[in-house]
Amino acid sequence: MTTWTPPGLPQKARCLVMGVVNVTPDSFSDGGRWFDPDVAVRHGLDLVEQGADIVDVGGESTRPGAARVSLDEELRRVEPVIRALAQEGVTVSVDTMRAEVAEAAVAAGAALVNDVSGGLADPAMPRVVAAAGVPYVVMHWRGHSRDMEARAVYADVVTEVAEELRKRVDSVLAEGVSEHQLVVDPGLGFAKRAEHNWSLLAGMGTLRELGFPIIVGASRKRFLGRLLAGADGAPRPFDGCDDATLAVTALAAHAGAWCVRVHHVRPNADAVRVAAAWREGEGVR
Ligand code: PMM
Repeated sequence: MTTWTPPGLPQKARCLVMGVVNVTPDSFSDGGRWFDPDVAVRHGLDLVEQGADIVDVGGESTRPGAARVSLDEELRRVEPVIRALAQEGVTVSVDTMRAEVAEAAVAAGAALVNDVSGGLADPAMPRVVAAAGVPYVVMHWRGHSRDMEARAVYADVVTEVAEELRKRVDSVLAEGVSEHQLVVDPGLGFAKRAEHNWSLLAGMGTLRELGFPIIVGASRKRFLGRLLAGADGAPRPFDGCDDATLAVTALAAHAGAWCVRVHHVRPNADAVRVAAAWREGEGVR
């Protein structure tokens, strides 16, 4: 199992917890709540208080169907929040598909670049990340949010996602990114239907064979709402999905996830400790 953590990030003998701060008016589960920079910074500090090891700051919603924001607007949203959190000693990651935003974010103190497109949306991204030398999350992605649902077609989702991630990894390595910078992510909900997400979670062993730490982002996603649908078939709203998120966190951490990306940090921070103790009890480290 992968036990190493890229240099520059907290080194813990358990799955890490990444808390989410979406500085957006329209993100799926928390759109608008942290749109004001001061409120976003306070929220980031609260997440650290609750046990977040990393705070992920994003300025562009990636919910299905979302339109893109401009570069200037994205920078305006994330830069001050990243700078303020980094000044407080927080390990900050920037959730962006744009090389220019990643570069500005690292200059403002971000310690990790979280690119949901895995370098596909902006060809300049791998070179920027290579030059910055910071850890880099390469997520599985098949296209922008506006039309990603049409791309959710797989014969064998686990094999195909692992192969597509391997290609992305090879491509960013060829652009100068080092192996030690890399983290991979199956991209739950990104060009994936509910059954694809469940197969990927259950297939983490195959993804681990890629040899890189794995981050899992299941928090409050629609496949959980669908699972918990009421008798009328209506999906449960995202704010009723935190307990299911917690169950995924415990199972994913036990299965060897390196990090979970979550909105409601405190119980997830407990869950990763339970999973670590469980693994230790099994003699698996
Ligand atoms: N999901 C969202 C945004 N960023 N980053 C990574 N690495 N993995 C994810 O699964 C992921 C992400 C969308 O979720 P949100 O809008 O609820 O934050």
